[in-house]
Amino acid sequence: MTTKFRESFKIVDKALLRWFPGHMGKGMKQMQQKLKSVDCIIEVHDARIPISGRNPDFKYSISGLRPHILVLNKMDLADLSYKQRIEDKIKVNQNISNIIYTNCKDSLCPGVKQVMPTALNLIKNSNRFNRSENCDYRIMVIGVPNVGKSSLINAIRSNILGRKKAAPVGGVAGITRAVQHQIKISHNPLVYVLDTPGVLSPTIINVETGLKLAVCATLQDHLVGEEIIADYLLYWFNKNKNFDYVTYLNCDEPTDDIRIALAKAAIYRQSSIKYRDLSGSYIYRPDLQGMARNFLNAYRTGVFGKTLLDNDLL
Ligand SMILES: Nc1nc2c(ncn2[C@@H]2O[C@H](COP(=O)(O)OP(=O)(O)OP(=O)(O)O)[C@@H](O)[C@H]2O)c(=O)[nH]1
Ligand SMILES: [Mg+2]
Repeated sequence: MTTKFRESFKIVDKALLRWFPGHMGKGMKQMQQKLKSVDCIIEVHDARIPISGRNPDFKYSISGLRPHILVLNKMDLADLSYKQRIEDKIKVNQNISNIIYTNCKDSLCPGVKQVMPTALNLIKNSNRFNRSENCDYRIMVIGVPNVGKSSLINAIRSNILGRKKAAPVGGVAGITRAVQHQIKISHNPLVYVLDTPGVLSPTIINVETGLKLAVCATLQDHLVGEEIIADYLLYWFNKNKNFDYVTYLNCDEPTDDIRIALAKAAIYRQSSIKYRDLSGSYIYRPDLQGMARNFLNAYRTGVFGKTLLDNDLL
């Protein structure tokens, strides 16, 4: 194998990257307004990027001194062999010791069952600020988009109350657009949960962090561009000597050129786009964008196995 891979990922035009759609600022304000009636914060994040991409503003504007649980969700897609190192790092750097791994697609997931008892225990041992007279407990679920906040609420509610889903869930970022009305998740004790819209930090200074967030679909693909995200994924696979993509994309050998890889796959699958040239006749080109989308979907559904995109940070 003669391929020499890139040693770092370079973006030609950083202005192409747009991370922060307008509704997010509004969501953050709504969350701050509801804080007075909240006893505990559950922050959900993607277990494939446990170190990077969490919104630093949450710590200063939302969680503050309230009990805080970090739920690392989508554990079914994450390489958990680094679990101890991740927990140690988060504990030392961010002083969060309540970390729970979950798979909200699995109704029997032990992590999902652990969230409520942990939250209740933390609330009972806290001073509850101005809420000590209230008999009901209120929990706010926060996090960047598409990490599974609404899915977690549904999974807990279904476990405790046996009810069907109350919070809408979807495969693209931005399904929950505003702070939702409270959802009852337990009768005794009486516990309500607030679902919130995913909010990214407005300033993602590190491009690689932004691209990891994009690979995990925490922002809509078109904001960054499917080909750029697919290129970052290809770079990451090569760097980590994960060459499963070679067969998937019908390449003859590993490559560092995303356009060649996508073109080979598109030609093999006869996936093309029709154009009209200047003379008016039709020409066909391989559908690179469609193939990039296909490649990203394959990663996001675990076709290339379990990964930890943050392994370089441990
Ligand atoms: N593989 C996997 N997928 C999950 C898991 N939890 C949620 N999902 C999927 O992730 C997607 C996003 O889930 P949501 O619950 O809508 O995420 P959210 O954080 O509420 O998203 P926004 O409201 O858009 O911020 C959906 O397609 C879910 O089915 C999980 O543990 N594993
Ligand atoms: Mg949601």
